[in-house]
Amino acid sequence: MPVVNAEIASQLDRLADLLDIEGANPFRIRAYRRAARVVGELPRSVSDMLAAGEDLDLLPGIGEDLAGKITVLARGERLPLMDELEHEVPAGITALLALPGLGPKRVHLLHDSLGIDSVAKLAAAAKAGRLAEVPGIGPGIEAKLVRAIAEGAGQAQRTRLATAEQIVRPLLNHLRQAPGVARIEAAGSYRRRRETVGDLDIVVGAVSGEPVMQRLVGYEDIAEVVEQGPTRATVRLRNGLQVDLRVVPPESYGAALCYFTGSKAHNIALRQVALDHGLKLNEYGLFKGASRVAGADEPELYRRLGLDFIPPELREDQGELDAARTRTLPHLLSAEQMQGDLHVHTDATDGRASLREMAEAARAKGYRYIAITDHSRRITMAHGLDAKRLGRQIEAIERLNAELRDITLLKSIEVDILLDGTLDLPDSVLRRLDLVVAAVHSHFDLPQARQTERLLRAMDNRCVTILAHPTGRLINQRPGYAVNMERVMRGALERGCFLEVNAQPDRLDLDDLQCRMARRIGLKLAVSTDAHSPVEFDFMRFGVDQARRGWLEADDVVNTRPLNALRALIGARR
Ligand code: DGT
Ligand code: CA
Ligand code: CA
Repeated sequence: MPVVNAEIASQLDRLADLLDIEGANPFRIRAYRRAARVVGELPRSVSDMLAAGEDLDLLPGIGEDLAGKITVLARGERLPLMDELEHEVPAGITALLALPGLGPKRVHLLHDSLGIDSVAKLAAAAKAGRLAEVPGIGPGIEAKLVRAIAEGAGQAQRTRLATAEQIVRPLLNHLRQAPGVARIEAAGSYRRRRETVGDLDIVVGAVSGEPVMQRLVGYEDIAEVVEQGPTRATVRLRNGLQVDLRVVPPESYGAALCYFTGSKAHNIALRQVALDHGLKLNEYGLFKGASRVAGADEPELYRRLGLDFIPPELREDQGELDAARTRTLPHLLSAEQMQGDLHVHTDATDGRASLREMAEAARAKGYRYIAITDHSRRITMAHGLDAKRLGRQIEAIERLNAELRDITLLKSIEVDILLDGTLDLPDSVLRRLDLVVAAVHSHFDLPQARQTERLLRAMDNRCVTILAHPTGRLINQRPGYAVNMERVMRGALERGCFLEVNAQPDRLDLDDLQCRMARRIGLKLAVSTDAHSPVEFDFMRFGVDQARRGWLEADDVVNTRPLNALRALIGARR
């Protein structure tokens, strides 16, 4: 894996931050900052330059010492200076840098004048009204900080599922090659497909733990071995994510997998079921007295407890044990059941690929249809479509439909919902489309009652089929707007509209609990990717994951239908 310039630049910036917090010589700090900028904006890869034998100290502002450091970073190695500085500056202090309005200078001042070396101490000082004492912290910044702390900034962030997946796969492949590994799987919230994970929990079935441990500590992506024993270890990866590894003998693999999959609440309830059967359940197996009656395989465990197998996505102690006992678990939606995607962009607005490329990618996935939903005119940043350009797209779609086999392009749009709940294009235009996807892109801060009315108003328009990303939240970035979701769902049901589960990994909007609410209400949903390029069609499974966590079956999701049935569902309202 070659180290890219941006990574080197961010390491140099971090050095500058740490030096700045320490109150180091300003010239030295400035030299690192300048080097970070030069490397970051260089049109060529530093790794390539080194490979070609070029001298880095020919770059502007980069002397021999910095060139040496950049060379070390380009090799993917750590700088001794970084280790030194990270040792000297408490981790809590660097966490302060993530807060709005706090650069190294102010962090240095906070530490100097009030001894603040963590977000917790900052919060306490803010509460006691002591921040005003610190020179350079005016009332404006103080208010900003108080708000950021209240919103949970500075806390260790959970990792989005899609990011975790990119990290898990190579790690599992690496560990699998250790001698003696019979089975291996990522358990925990990752296996339950929660939208974010706190850490990764990996379970290995092997006769001996030693070779697995050796293989783990040899993994190139490890920043720190936090703890290591003969059968368990905790390591921190370079991106900050922590991994708990557990090795158990093969006869305990199923029980350990079950235990470490959790959730904790599910485990506790499951253990009670075992007790009710006169059995004992732990991570080594299911026991009757001293003899193990199950443990190697997870399904066997559930069977011995008189339960249907419970898919990991449902293991939250939200009624799944009762349903498993009474054989009434849902037949969860699966990615293979998806017949099409109802939210797709092209390069007519902010997508990266042409209509034809998107259509062919969707056909290659085996889809029967996709809805082309480019932005409407109000979204000027995305070069939104007005009536005239939409008209041209409609013609292009009709031409392509006449040509393409096996897939139908549905004429649609992601029409912007305006402040008063009216739509960004007139009905006369919207009526020319097969379906209409409506979404909010502005005025996120309305009071709940007004935002709710706005969405209901938008769905009053009989052209509207689907309300896209219904809360507008972005995971780890912004909360959704205030909205009474139960009213919106009941309103959608009355009007014959559907809500979307947007499968973009940073949206997952609706979320799992809202999916479950929709099912209870009887409202059908669309699971769509909002793809802006062909690869993004693969996001579908993340939407399906959340739908499964919400107990949804194929019948609850409109785009599991063949095209004719889908048209009938849509047509019912228009
Ligand atoms: P996370 O990491 O915060 O996203 O959530 P999990 O569910 O992965 O939680 P984690 O990593 O703390 O523990 C992994 C699993 O181990 C958890 O889902 C259930 C099990 N577990 C952990 N602590 C306990 C406990 O105190 N009691 C029981 N019964 N199970 C536990
Ligand atoms: Ca975990
Ligand atoms: Ca854990």
